Order: sequence, then C-alpha cells, then structure tokens
Amino acid sequence: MSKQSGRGRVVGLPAWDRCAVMGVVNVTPDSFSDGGRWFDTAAAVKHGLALVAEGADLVDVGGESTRPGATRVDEAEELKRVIPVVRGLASEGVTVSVDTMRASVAAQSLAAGAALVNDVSGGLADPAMIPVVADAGAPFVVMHWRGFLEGGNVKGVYDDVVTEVVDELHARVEAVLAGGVSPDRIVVDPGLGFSKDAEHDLVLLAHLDRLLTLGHPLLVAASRKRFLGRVLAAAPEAAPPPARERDAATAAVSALAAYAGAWAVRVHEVRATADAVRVARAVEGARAAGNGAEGVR
Ligand code: PMM
Repeated sequence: MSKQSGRGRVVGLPAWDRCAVMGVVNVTPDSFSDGGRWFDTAAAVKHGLALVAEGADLVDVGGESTRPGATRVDEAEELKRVIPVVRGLASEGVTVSVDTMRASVAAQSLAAGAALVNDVSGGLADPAMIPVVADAGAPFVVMHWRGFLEGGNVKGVYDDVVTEVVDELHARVEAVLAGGVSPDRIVVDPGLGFSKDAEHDLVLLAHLDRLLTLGHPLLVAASRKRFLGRVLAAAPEAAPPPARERDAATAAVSALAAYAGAWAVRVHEVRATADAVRVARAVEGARAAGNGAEGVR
C-alpha cells in the first residue's frame, strides 16, 4: 500500500493537498490541557475562529473531557456546551468536527452544521451512534478505544501494541461498515494515550505505516499528551513539563505524522503545526520530484 493511502480524501469534507490541521476547542471546565479556558460560547467561537486564522483547516469541538478519570457530563450539559459553538463556527464557514461519544450530540451537531463526527469510543459508548452517522451520511473518526478507564490505565496491557491496535481498529471499522457508514467516510485514529502508556504511544508513532494498511485516512492526535511530557522530562523520574509547555514537541510530532502520510493532526496550538505540515509537504514534494541526491548541489 502506498504511503499516500492515509492522506486519501474523506468524502463529505474538503480535500487538502497535505496533512490537514484540526484545531481543538474544548468547551469544558476540566480538559487536561486547556480545560476551562474556552468554557463559554462566545469565547469558544472566538477561539475557534482564531485557530482558523492561524491555519486550522477544521475545528474539533468537544464538550466532555476524555481525560483518564474524568467524570462524564450529562447529556443536557454536553448539548448546552457544544451545540451553540458548533452552530457559531459553522455559520462562519468553518469546517466543524464534533468530539462526542453521544449519538444525540452527534445528531444535533450535524443538524447545526458540523461536517464530521469524532467519537473517541469508535461507536462503542453509545449503540445509537453508528446508525445516526450512517443515516446522516457523515464522515466518522473511529478511534482505538478499550473502554472507560476507572482506576487508572487498567486496560493498557499489550503483547504487541501495534498489531493489537491495528487488529482492534480493523474490527471496529468492520462494525462501522456493517452499520452502514460508507468506507470513503471513515477515518482511523490510534488513540494515543487511551489505554496506552508513553512507550505504547511512541511505538505507535514509529509504525504509522502499519496503521495506514487499514486503508483509511489516518488522524493522529498527540497534542500535549502525557507521553510528550515523559519525552521532555529532564530525567526519567523528573516531573514532566506542564501540558501547555508541550506545543513545540507537538509540532515535531505533526511534522513526523504528516511526513509518514497522516491525513490530519489534531492540535491545541495551531500555528507551529500549520508550518510543520507545510514543511512535510515540501519535503515530500522534493522527494517525489527528485532522482536522489545526484544532480542536486
Ligand atoms: N484525544 C483527546 C480528545 N479527543 N479525538 C481523537 N480522534 N483522538 C484523540 O486522540 C483524542 C480525541 C484527548 O483530549 P484533549 O482534547 O483534552 O487533548
């Protein structure tokens, strides 16, 4: 399978000639990395528009923190947080993704103008999710997920993390297809940090080519995650830098993921990643055009 397979077009979304940049707007008081800052409709819409001005191709709006140990918000509260922000951004012409595990939130977001449903449970948390997405003909992100984490990272045990994530994602994609979502609207995502520790995340990033063999566009969401804190810590036992000091490292992952053929990267800080995906495209272009080093001085 060609390296470009992960970059393939997602029907129902604009086509980009490089890895797309998905900016994150968390309308939550408790998200692990930017919680509380955009917990107000007007501020959240303004932030989403600022991300677009900085180079986001699409904006992912979420109203429920998926941070390990986070308590779930109820449906009414999630709707109250998310729908006005989706509507506000969509009415400004922004391509909006909704980050939700609830079918009702997905359905109302699509009605309010969202273009993509991003479900970290891959349709497992709410049995009504896949029918809603299929009926709407919406694109759908299927993330690798092993369930809600109560009491820590208990489900993060693997013999071979890459093979198991690929196989489990393959099974989810089959279920989503059986539920009527069309294959050209499915995006896959390894779910970095979800039932995975830092080593698992790094091994997955080292083998994005294996995820591309699933034959669907690939989304990589590394932004500010714990594994970057571990990589950046001065020593194995040293405290990791806080989430908001992991943006340069996030942009480095964006360049690597884009160069490996990812369809999109999901990030909180857009500007550096917008540059990173352009550098990756330029290098890819040079490689595609060139005949090797000879002739280049
Ligand atoms: N991670 C978070 C939230 N949504 N969606 C996808 N598709 N993939 C992810 O890895 C993912 C996600 C983590 O939460 P944050 O928004 O607080 O970083």
